[in-house]
Amino acid sequence: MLTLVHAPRSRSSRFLWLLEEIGEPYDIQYVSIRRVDGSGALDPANPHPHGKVPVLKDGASTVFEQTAIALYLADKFPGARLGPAIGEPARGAFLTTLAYYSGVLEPAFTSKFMKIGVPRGTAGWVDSDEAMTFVNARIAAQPYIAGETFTAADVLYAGAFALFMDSPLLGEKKTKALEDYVARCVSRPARAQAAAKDQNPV
Ligand SMILES: N[C@@H](CCC(=O)N[C@@H](CS)C(=O)NCC(=O)O)C(=O)O
Repeated sequence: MLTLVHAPRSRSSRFLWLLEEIGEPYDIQYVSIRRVDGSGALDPANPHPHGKVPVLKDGASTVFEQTAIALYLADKFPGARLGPAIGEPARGAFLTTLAYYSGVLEPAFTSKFMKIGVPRGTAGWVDSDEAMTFVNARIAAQPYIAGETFTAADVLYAGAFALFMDSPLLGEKKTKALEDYVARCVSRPARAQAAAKDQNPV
């Protein structure tokens, strides 16, 4: 049985969405996390080495880092068609998009949020405007971030953008293509099913 180690309204929420897309049974293990507003606490029951979420437990496997979990689930459930298989031509774009999310896009926005300049030639990422020029070009040219079909990568990108569409972090990079892309992804029934489950445990 799959178990999502989860804290409501956090980065693990989008993995409820991904699990709803897959449609296989799963459990939720609720943990507390340290929140940006100072609330919350490290939870000793969380297997993540830094007390973060998400974590996915699957039998003897414990997987953490969003992109690793997205790839693990897409590969494990090929029938859900949430990522091209090894050998398919679209696989390269899928892997690139996953790695770009964690290696470039999240650090870019974290740098902007924290008002940290990006040292060109040293940091492995770029500033968020440059990253968003790339993202906007992709989604203007194709319906989904990795190509013609919805994949697990869209859960990461659209799930994140949906949280800060109206924030100054995006500024003029909030294009019509971006709005349409996010709307296309978040209108999926699995997203609504996940949102209904993204509550504090009773
Ligand atoms: N690099 C991690 C980031 C996960 C992350 O930062 N999660 C936040 C929730 S939005 C968290 O658990 N924060 C608690 C903490 O930093 O102690 C990933 O991609 O999975």
